[in-house]
Amino acid sequence: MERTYVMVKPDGVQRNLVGEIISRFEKKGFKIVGLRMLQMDRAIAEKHYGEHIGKPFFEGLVAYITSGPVVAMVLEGKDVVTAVRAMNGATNPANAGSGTIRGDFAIEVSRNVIHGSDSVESANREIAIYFTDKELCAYKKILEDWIYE
Ligand code: D4T
Repeated sequence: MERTYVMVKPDGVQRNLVGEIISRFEKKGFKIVGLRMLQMDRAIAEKHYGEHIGKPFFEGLVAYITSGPVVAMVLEGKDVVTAVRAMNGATNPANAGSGTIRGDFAIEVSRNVIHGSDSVESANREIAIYFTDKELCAYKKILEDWIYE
């Protein structure tokens, strides 16, 4: 089964959206296999957002993402990378459809509440930043036969 890295950003934590966001993924049928809260520092931010170092928005992004705790999770399910991106909505909430997390709960790209990996390769890279193998749980849920044929 595919896995993805999802993170409720500091604004999502401050705005009491953690439960709402996790609930959406649970209700969809995805399985939480890793979950933790942490305070990101600059080093972790540079690892996570390495591709954006040097871009005009990078310093603001680091200040934002390190401004308070985040909730990091690994979700597992069929085509979960693409599905989570769809559930999150467009990076800029102004372009995010109603019914998506960003469409429903965010207004500006620099306060867009949630992160989801953009490919399986990114997911594997990002999961390794935040979780050791031991911290991820492989387990069966009794409802799986009602979610997958
Ligand atoms: P994340 O990685 O946070 O889920 O965002 P996306 O995968 O949807 O988008 P991204 O990597 O292009 O952007 C990373 C992060 O930078 C912020 N950002 C982005 C910003 O503040 N200003 C900008 O112009 C862009 C492009 C938002 C998300």
